[in-house]
Amino acid sequence: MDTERKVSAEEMREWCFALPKVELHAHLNGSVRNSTLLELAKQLGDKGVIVFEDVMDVIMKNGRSLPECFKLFDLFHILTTDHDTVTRITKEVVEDFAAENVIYLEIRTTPKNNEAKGMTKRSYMNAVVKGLKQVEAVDVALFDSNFRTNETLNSQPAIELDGDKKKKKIYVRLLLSIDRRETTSAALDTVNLAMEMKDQGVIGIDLSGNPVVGEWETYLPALQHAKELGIPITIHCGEVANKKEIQAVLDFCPQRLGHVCCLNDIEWKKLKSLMIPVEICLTSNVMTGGAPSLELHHFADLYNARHPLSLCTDDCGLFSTSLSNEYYLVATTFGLSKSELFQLAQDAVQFVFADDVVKKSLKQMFKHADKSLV
Ligand code: 6MZ
Repeated sequence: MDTERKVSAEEMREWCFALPKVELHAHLNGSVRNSTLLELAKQLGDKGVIVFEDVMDVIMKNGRSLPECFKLFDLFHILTTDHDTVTRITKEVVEDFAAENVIYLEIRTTPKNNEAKGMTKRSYMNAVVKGLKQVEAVDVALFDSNFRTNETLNSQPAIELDGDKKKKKIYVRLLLSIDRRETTSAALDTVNLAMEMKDQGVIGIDLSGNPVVGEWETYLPALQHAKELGIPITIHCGEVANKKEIQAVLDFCPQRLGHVCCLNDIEWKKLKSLMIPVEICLTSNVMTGGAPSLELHHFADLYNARHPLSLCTDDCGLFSTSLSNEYYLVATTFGLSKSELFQLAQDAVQFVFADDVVKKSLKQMFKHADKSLV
């Protein structure tokens, strides 16, 4: 943590906002704008499906314990799980990340069957992909065939001239989440769907959901299948203490891990020796109690040990944060300088699940970033 000119809080906030950033851990339904949730709740309230006032209070509440989060997700799913709404929230989430200079975004979401809505896992994902295609505010690079590599390589970071208007560019990729409530067979369906949709921006598998629900053995066959198919995997690990599962996850050795809050000394040692990149979610971990405070968050230990890591939001809607804010929190809590923050953002490129062409393009975007940021 080196010494640079002292900057005001406001200047640091603006700088973190302007910084090109890579987001690797963002759940679609956790990233929905409050204004959209309220609008959807009002519509369902008017139809008598829910009581709007009760839902409004829950959406606007600030603190979120871990059990509360999962109750809220069930509510969000009531509000968002129809095809048109899934398309809408996907579009908005991409636009929101792009607006704060995220240049590469991996959105993860749980494909859902919902008979009452005529929804299958496949049709849910088609609605997500449709949302990506509807983004207008920014230029979305989604599929390999869409890569305009030369153009991207020569462009300024996240900004491109489009006529006389400047249009931002963002790479978006999708991870399919297995919910811990699912059966082995449902988890296998999700992995097979990921394989089917690999030419539509799907590049990985995630295991998530309420960490006190379910058993590792239930998901293992699906995760093993994904591994055999060569699909990159990220796993939520240690959001709560669970020695047996943490050990099994580390033995499984996925490409990335989320959270890693409640590890004991032996598990820490093992994680560090395996060098598995960690998706760090500061605000989420402090709110849900996975970390005792920002100051005591395990970010500092991993950062000082030069462990591969990347700052992420987890659920920017649910936790009222943004990726820029997570960088700002690291700056103000742990005293990282602008050049250290820039390096942190740039290092995340190594851990993206997209291919080398995309990585090369992202590296160029950092290389050509505005000189005032470096
Ligand atoms: C574990 C989480 C999570 O998939 O419907 N999810 N799982 N820990 C967390 N930390 C707070 N935050 C979100 O997005 C919502 C789903 O993502 C998972 C949960 O399964 C939640 O239902 P999608 O788009």
